[in-house]
Amino acid sequence: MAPLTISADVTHTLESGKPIVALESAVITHGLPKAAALDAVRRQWVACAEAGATPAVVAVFDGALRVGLSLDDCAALAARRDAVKVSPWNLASATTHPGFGGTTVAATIAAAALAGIRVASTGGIGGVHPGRDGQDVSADLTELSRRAVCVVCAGPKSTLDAGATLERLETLGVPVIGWQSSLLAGFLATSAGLRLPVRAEAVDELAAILGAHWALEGAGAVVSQPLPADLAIPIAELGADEAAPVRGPDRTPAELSRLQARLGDRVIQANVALLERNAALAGALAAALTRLQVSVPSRG
Ligand code: PSU
Ligand code: MN
Repeated sequence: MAPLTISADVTHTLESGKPIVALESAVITHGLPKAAALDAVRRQWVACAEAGATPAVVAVFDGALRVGLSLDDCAALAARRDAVKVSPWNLASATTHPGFGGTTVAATIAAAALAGIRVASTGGIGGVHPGRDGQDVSADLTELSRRAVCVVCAGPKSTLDAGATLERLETLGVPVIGWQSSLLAGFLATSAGLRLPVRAEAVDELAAILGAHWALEGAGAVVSQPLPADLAIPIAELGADEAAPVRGPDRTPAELSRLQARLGDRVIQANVALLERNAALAGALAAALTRLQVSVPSRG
C-alpha cells in the first residue's frame, strides 16, 4: 500500500491551486472525549470551509498515512480504541500496526509538506515540558524546524513551560507571529505572558511574512491566536499539575485529561472554541496565500 494516500477532494483542490488547510487528528484520538472530538472536527471543518479553504484531516487510517479523511472516517477513527498517537518516530510503524492513529502536529505537518499543503491548524502545539532540565521536548518543535508549513495555534499547551518553548522555537529558527496580539497565547488561558517579536493585524500581513520566510529558505512558522477572555480560563485556575509526570508520549494526553477532570466541561468548551477559531484563521490565511500567490519555492 502507498505510504501516503491523498483523497480525491484534496488532490483536486491542490491541482486547481485552491486554499487548503491540514487538520491534526491526535486531538480526535487522544486530546478530547469522543463526542467533543467529533464536535470539534465538524466545527473546524465548517470554519475552514466558510473561510474559503478545503479542510484536509490527516491521520493514519487503514494502514496508510492519509491526507483528507471524510467526517465519517473521523468518526470511525474516534471509535477505534487501538488508534495510537502518531508522531514522526512511530509514523512508519503505525501504518503497519495497528494501521490507525491520530497524528500530532509533528506528523501532520510532515504529511502536509509531502502533499504540498502549507497551512495547518491545531489547538495548542507541543513544546518543552517543565522539569527534567527541559529535556522532555515535543517533536512538534523539531518538525517545525524542518517542514515549510505554518501552524495556526493558541500557543503551547497550558501544561508546558511556555518560556522554554518560545526559546526553543527561536533556537530552531521558527518565527512565532502574534495574531492581533503582542503576547504569546496561553492555550486555554488568554496569554502565556511572554512578549513576541512580531504581530500581524491582517491575514495579508501574515502571508507577506510567510512569503519572505519561505523565500529565505525558512521552514515552519507558528501563528499564535489568543482565546478571548470571555472564552478562556484564568491562568490561576489552570494552576500547576501536581501529579507525578507521566513520561513520554502519554504525558500530554494524561495532562489534558487531568485538566478536564479537575475543571470540567469548561476545559472542553474552551478547547473546542480555540480549535474552531484557529481553523477559521488558518482558512483565511490559506485563502490569502492563494490570493497573493505566496508559495514555497522549489529548492535544489
Ligand atoms: N492540542 C490540543 N489537544 C491535543 C494536542 C494539541 O488541544 O491533543 C496534541 C497535538 O497533536 C500536539 C500533541 O501535536 O498534543 C503534542 O504531544 P507531545 O507533547 O507528546 O509531542
Ligand atoms: Mn513528548
